[in-house]
Amino acid sequence: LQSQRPTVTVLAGDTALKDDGSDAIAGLTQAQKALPARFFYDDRGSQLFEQICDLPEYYLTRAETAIFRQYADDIAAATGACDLVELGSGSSTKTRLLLDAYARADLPLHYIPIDISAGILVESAEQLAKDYPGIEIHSLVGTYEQGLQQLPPASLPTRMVTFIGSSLGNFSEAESDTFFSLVAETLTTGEYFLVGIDLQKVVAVMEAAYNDSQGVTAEFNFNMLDHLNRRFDGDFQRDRFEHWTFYNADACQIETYLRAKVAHQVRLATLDLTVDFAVGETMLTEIARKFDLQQMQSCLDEHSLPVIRTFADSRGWFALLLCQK
Ligand code: AVI
Repeated sequence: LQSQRPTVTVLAGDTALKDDGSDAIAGLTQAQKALPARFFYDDRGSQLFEQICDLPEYYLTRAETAIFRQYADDIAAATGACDLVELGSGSSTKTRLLLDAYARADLPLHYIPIDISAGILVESAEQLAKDYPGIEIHSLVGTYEQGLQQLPPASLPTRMVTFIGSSLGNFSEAESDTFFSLVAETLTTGEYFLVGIDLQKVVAVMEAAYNDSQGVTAEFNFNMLDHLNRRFDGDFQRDRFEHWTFYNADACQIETYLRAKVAHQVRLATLDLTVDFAVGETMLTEIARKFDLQQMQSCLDEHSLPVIRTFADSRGWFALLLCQK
């Protein structure tokens, strides 16, 4: 089979891709300081995240991969030939297990990865095109919202939108409601949505995943300061902060902060912003919600995305939910 060259479309859109730093200003001037988690993902941050996925304590990637290994054939059989739209595809590593399943079943597939990072998208599409010559690939560079709002018309009998890796956990409840509504608006009746969620479990296991012994997650957290310094001509000093993370059992989420070790001031010149930190003051950099299976099923139901199959790993730590509008 002759492999076709993958196509790439850079989506036009609102302000999401341009960066005036208004969200950083808003976060740094509120009573509980916070920074948008998107500032984790510069090139170094993306590399660090790949390293996190291989850490012994970070069970999420291995658990989800095990589910794909066991059930990818069932997922392919459930949807049949489809346009597979992946939100936040990154390097598409786990998705290969799905692509393999469609290939084994001889089911036609069009793959539409969507990611904000053009570099990783183009690179992985080129490699996928070589490895899966039968699959048509059309990459979209943009945010999830842009991707969903500007999807090409379905070219195969059905579509499946996937959102894996428990990236949903990094959304607040309000953000995830908005997101589910958008997915449901995008799909037509009978089309599919596959979502990966990290489940509630023993607290020590969840906390260790965000506070690994090699300090890679701490480095990932500190890297946000370097990123902000570069982007906004800032003078954050990482040795004035410490990595602090814990499971908030009331909110059912891991909360990760940078906590000031000393009272000091930080200046972000291009934002014309000076920020005061008291000793011990915290800056929230990420939430990672941990889900209850039944609650999530009801929530998806309420958004007209009823779950038709639930796949979990052998320890019941992680689940992939296949929903059909
Ligand atoms: C991308 N996301 C699902 C990761 C998570 O587990 O919430 C990001 C991460 N943050 C620290 N470690 C991993």
